[in-house]
Amino acid sequence: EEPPAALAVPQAGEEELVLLRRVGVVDPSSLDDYRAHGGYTALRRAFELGPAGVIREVTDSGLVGRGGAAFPTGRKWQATASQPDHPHYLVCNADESEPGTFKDRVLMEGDPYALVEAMTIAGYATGAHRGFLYLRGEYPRALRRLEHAITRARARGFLGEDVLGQGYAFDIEIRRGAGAYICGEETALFNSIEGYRGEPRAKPPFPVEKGLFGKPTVENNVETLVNVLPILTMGAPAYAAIGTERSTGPKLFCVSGSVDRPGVYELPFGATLGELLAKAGVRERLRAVLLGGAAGGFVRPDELDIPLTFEGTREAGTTLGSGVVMAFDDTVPLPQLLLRIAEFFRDESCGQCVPCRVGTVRQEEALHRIAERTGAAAAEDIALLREVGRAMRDASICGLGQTAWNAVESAIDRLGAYK
Ligand code: L3W
Ligand code: SF4
Repeated sequence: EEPPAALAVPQAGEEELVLLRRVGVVDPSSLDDYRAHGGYTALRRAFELGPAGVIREVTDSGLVGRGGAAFPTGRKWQATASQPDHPHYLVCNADESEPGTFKDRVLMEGDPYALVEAMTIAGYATGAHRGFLYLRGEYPRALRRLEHAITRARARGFLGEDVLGQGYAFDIEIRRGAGAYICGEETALFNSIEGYRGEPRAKPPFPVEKGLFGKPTVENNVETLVNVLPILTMGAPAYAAIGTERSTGPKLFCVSGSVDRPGVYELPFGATLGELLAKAGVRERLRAVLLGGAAGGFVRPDELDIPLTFEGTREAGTTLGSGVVMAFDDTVPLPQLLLRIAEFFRDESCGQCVPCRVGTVRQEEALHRIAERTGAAAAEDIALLREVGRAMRDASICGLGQTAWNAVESAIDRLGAYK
């Protein structure tokens, strides 16, 4: 067994943690240690409640998806559970690839049995007997720990033909990504598992109706699933009392860039951006904060009172996305940073639809011209960026093309970039 790795969790061991409670505390290779730290009480509770009871708790908790889109998890589970077509599948989206996002990695490396337990509960509630864990290919340590956890859980009757003697069959297969950001898009991920090119499918139909292998599928992000454990152990009302009325529960934030203590932080929804940055030790001369990742947007240092909730960031004209908080001080050259983001989208566009395939190239070209002019933009380049950005947002098939211009737009409009 390898020694526990240093995890990027500055709060490790703090008492009030919910999602990160065991990370850095429990031995990730030991099922017994997991159980000694409260593991598998949520699954037992799930069997007491029955599938409909579990879905009711998840719905009442107010849990929404933590991958960025904030869709109500209970509604997704109910929609899958009620499909007459069978089999149903469960997919855990662990293809964490949004630049600046590393929360799922910390959960999987630090508390792998929690994800195995949470997937078992999700499968039970939605009538699935097979779960696929689609793991980012660049996470070898998470792979080893999850493989070990799945093998141990199976050997001890926590997975398999008759989970805990309750007459429910469930097992988990890991599939690894091969480095493409687009395979984190939920339907491109299905194509990847099925052996096709990782290209998004048109929606609707939504995965709850026609997902993996054309069958009803519930697909959730790692952090979303792990939230189900405290929902069942503490009960929906106690869970919903954490955070705000419209953004319930605890949230993981990935803080990086110009801060003294980068890492994954857990805070209840509703803390402000400034409070989070203070915990991470924000440096002086802060110039901008990128919220929500490359697909998100920049905010200014005078906007640090933005509440970290889905509704609060929306009202402030930005997004929480998957919880990325990237701080930049004034030593970071903004034109180069924007160019790097544009390169990323051009590189990662799957090329299936024209607005994104061509638009991401045109956007990068314009930003190149601007960067070469030592950061000053000609009016026609800004006009071109806006036109291309609008076309990508309105006419792209999937979120990649729809959001590829967000960060650049916010840099121009909120930060006054290129002036
Ligand atoms: C049933 C309906 N299901 C929607 C489901 C849908 C999906 C979920 C959200 O993600 C986000 C973006 C970025 N009946 C339904 C329904 N659903 N209507 O709800 O759907 P959607 O289409 O709003 O979003 P999405 O395409 O799943 C877009 C973020 O993803 N992003 C990158 C994220 C990266 C990570 C990571 O690396 N870990 O999370 C990039 O755009 O924030 O908001 O399941 O099927 N009527
Ligand atoms: Fe592919 Fe981009 Fe179209 Fe998405 S928007 S399907 S990534 S070309």
